[in-house]
Amino acid sequence: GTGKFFVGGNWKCNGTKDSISKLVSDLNNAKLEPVVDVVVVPPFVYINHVKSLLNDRIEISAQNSWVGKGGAFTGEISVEQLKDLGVKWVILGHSERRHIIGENDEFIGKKAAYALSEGLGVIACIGELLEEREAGKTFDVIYQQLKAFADSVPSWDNIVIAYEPVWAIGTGKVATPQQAQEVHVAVRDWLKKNVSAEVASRTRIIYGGSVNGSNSADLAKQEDIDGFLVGGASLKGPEFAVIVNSVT
Ligand code: G2H
Repeated sequence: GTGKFFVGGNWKCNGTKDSISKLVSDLNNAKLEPVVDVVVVPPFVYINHVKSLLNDRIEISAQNSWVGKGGAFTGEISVEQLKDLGVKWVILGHSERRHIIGENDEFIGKKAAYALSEGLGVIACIGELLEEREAGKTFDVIYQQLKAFADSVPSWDNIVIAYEPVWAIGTGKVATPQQAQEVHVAVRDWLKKNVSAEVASRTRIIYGGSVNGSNSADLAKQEDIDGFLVGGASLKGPEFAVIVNSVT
């Protein structure tokens, strides 16, 4: 692996004030390996609530951000507002936003550039659909998604790449450690050829898609898996702690 292990808990559109209070209290009480960057990603409306309860050991990310400065954009949340609440990261290009909401590569790239320019870290998601994998297009798809980020961002200093094969997301069908490792190596090689050897060796590439407390240890052993983006299993504090602590 490269640099510090990074584990994000993406709560997606889940939770209530009560369930989130309980989750944060479980996280505050969990013993987390110090050599891991840990980030939780609450729904926007609970960010302030989480910030008021969560200890400083864990940073907060947003699930999305607006593409530019705030203003007359009904229903959107600006990067400036996120920073005002103490948010350090934002997930961009998540497959649910690409495929359910319809965000495209260019829009996602612009969002990443804007968030970085304002000092937020970006968790940049890429990943192929099942039919793309079955058609042998996995690498073409992830290279195109990487290129869209590369064409927009001024620097890779503050980016973590999350490889999330869409067929593994929320399906219980986790990629095998070999399947994930193969793509992570391809991502690193792409960065080496198209950005720089330095960025390739230092950028963290994390895996997402049905990671849980039982499969994280085997995945974490892979050379190029530098952490995880966890959905469903991050809603349970003790299980999320197990995943964080699977760092090798
Ligand atoms: C992939 C992942 C978290 P889950 O989207 O981003 O979700 O672990 O539920 O598959």
